Amino acid sequence: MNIKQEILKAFHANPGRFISGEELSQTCGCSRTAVWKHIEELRQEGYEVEAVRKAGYRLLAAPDRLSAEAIIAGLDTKRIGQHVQAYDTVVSTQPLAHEAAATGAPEGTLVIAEQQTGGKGRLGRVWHSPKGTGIWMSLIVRPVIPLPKTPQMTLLTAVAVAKTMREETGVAVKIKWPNDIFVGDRKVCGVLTELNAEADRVNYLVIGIGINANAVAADFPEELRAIATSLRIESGTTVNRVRFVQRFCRIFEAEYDHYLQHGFDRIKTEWEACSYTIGRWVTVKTIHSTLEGRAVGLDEEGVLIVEDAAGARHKVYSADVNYGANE
Ligand code: BTX
Repeated sequence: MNIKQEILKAFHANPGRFISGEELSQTCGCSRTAVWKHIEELRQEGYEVEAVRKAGYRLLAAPDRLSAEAIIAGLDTKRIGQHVQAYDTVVSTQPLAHEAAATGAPEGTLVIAEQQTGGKGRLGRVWHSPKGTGIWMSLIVRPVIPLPKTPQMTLLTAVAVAKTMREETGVAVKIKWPNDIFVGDRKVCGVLTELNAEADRVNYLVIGIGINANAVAADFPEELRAIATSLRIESGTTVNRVRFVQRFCRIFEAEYDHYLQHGFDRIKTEWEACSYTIGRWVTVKTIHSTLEGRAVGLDEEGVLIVEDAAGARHKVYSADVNYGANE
């Protein structure tokens, strides 16, 4: 942790209170002059810090910026989010996270950006990622699980995002199998899981998460306005993006630790409880075929079960799911 992070952490632990220069210099292991210099740097970055003689320093306001310092300062996780690479503008956070993972970035590393100029969806689709309104991040994890179980990590991530959204904004979100979060009929978040593995071993996963946090309708291009929404549009209030990311890290870590120790059961139950898909009539398109039926649940492995009109049950591993017109 660098000195700025130490200072922010101290502010975070003492909300609204003055901390003396002496105390900060002891906490950070540096001189009072160095503390002052770093406070000046924080001010330049948009932090409002009040300084009062004899009382010390007090944080009044933090900028709405997803910086590594801000995210790490208030984070009470063991590993998820404890390393953050934060950027202003990138093409996509996914390749940057792959690069970081391949060169040894620890589990839980987050790559995050204010804007993506070439945000990636699934199957070569584009993810619209305008500046400053969203949360565009890629999380590196290294679960020791067999290859066929990796899709469960997408379901786990969707559960963690949905829980965070509910707790942070109160918006009633639903998960559309396997990787989208919806409010009503509009998409508020997409999850893209990419894998680096050998024949029998997962090296790492890069889980890309795109969240429309504070976008207003005008931030979406014409073609997305009818199908996309944001947490701000739905809740009527602005999302504190830093706090959202911190809460997500906490919830993800709790779900992930439980999953690694006890398996997929809890995720399956939680996923089904907030599913948009289960109980609906769906059309499932894979590369080879099209299937119509009712989505009835997940199996123990996280595979979607669809029951056709004749009552036969089919397993759907990976496909695009469309919903019946009257569903
Ligand atoms: P997807 O392929 O399921 O969804 C992409 C489709 O969703 C697009 O074709 C478009 O119709 C619609 N769409 C595009 N942008 C948005 C948006 N902002 N809100 C709602 N709908 C939209 C879902 O792919 C996976 C998306 C992952 C995005 C994250 S962001 C961080 C990371 N980096 C990166 O490049 N991608 C991931």
